[in-house]
Amino acid sequence: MVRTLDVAISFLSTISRAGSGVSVGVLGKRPAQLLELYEFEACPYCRKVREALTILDLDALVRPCPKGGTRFRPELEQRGGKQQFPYLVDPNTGKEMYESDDIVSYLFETYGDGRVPALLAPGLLGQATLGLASALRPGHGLRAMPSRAPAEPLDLWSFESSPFCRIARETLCSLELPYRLHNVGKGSPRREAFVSRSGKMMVPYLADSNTGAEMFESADIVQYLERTYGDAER
Ligand SMILES: N[C@@H](CCC(=O)N[C@@H](CS)C(=O)NCC(=O)O)C(=O)O
Repeated sequence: MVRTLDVAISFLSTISRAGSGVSVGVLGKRPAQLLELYEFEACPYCRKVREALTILDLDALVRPCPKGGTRFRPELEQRGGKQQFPYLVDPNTGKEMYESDDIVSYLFETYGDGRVPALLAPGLLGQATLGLASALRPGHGLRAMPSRAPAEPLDLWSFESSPFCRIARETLCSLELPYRLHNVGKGSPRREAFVSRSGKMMVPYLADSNTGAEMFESADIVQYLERTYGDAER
């Protein structure tokens, strides 16, 4: 797809969710250990959980499970009993769960002030706009593409509703590349630390400790990931 059109459609996807997942909300207790999330980018229920992570300024180790994926789907089936996404693991409390509504309310209860924003609460408005956001990106971050597994997870600085971050995450997802998702939504108290590391406030920003590569720019990130890990002969 032509890049300008791709970005414009990704932007429409953000608009369809009224910008939910752009800014940080009321923050509660901080987790000591990284949360873990089995998900795939195109899944509307997974989107809801990722928006909650941005609003609560939480990071997570993402294990992408696109359709046809063989890297983390079997692992989840063994762990939770079925291939259904999203699935959250919180090593801080020992809680593990399916069901986006349960995950969202658990996250706001544990790491926020207990109040779930209207667009993330169960109901027709949330459901319809989540569906629309996915429908606007048909096939993106949906199906697995042949890839080589990295030895270590990658690191991505992002926030859920950035049209550019979405494009980078879609490729990480299709290639089933595990990554630490560092959320730095607007108002995040961790933006300063990010700027100290990267040099400026811009996302997406990818760091790959497997190769030492670090970069801004979604188009460059997509090209880097495809060249480094895309593998038609897996
Ligand atoms: N009620 C569940 C529904 C989850 C759901 O239906 N997820 C779909 C993806 S959007 C799924 O896991 N499909 C099985 C698959 O992709 O193999 C929730 O809110 O979490």
